[in-house]
Amino acid sequence: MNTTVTAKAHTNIALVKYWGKKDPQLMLPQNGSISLTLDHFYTETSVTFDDQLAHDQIYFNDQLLQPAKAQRISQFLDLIRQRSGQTHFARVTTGNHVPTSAGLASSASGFAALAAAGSRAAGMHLDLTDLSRLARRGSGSATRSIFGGFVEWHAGHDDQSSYAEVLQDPVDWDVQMIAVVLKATKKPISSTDGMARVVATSPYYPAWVQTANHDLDRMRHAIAAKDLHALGMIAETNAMRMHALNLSADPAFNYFTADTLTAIQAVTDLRANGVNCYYTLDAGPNVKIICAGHDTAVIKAALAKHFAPEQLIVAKPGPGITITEA
Ligand code: 2P0
Repeated sequence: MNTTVTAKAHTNIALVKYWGKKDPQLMLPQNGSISLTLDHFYTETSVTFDDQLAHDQIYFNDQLLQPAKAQRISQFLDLIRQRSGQTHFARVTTGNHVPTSAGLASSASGFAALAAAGSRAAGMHLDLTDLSRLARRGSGSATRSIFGGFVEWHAGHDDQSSYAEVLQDPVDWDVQMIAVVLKATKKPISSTDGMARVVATSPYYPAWVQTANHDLDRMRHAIAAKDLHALGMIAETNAMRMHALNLSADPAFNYFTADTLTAIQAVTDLRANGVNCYYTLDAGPNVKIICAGHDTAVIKAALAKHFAPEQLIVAKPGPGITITEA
């Protein structure tokens, strides 16, 4: 019998962002990053290696992926085959548990779950640090989704030294995110291509790396001190600097829509009125509001002027990866 292994990984949102590779082959980032893993959004993936298969079969939300889309996943399975000695092709079924068309479906939870299920199904028993290194080869942000709570990805200088570890888990204080899910628009450029362009063309890139490293130090302290205000201010500034790289690339690009700016303004206004809330943005139009649980009602009420209730999703700190064998 072929073993089927299922892994569940939660997505994460970076508070100090990864936005550029130093080594695209090994997926080494230009700077370290810090994230919060979320409970609400996750991917569940099952992998079975099977000598009856003539090629990898990848099902995504019950749909068989066409070869062009399956290629990145198959290449990642090749890496697992190469390391494990496993020679068979695999059947992969993956389900993304995010609200329909939320635009939050991230490669982070996807490649973290695939690394865990795939490596175990191939007969490897990796520890969490090795899993984090392996997930990195699928997608940078997946490096962090192996772990729960607040997580830091150390940039490192080679395959061995570039991995994530827990900064704080469980998170025993009142911090959460409200995802403001905006209308899906066609992404102007993928994360992979966008970050490659800014590294190659933004004149501000060296300043980004310098300030991001400073942000890492300050963010570690804010998390250890459970200081929501410091954490939020560092995250907000760091996110805007990341987006400033995109605006300063050649050619320039951005992920904002008019609704993105509306949500940013709402958060800024709430804060001016004394509510402890902050925003962060990734490679898409959605805004994530960093806040305390006890402010949920007041924040939702302010945003209800612009957005429908189902566009506002509260997410708490979430757990690390789980793996089950059948
Ligand atoms: C992050 N993002 O730190 C940053 C902030 C989006 C904005 O990592 O090329 O899918 O697969 O390593 O990880 C999204 O990019 O890119 C991302 P690849 P990835 O979360």
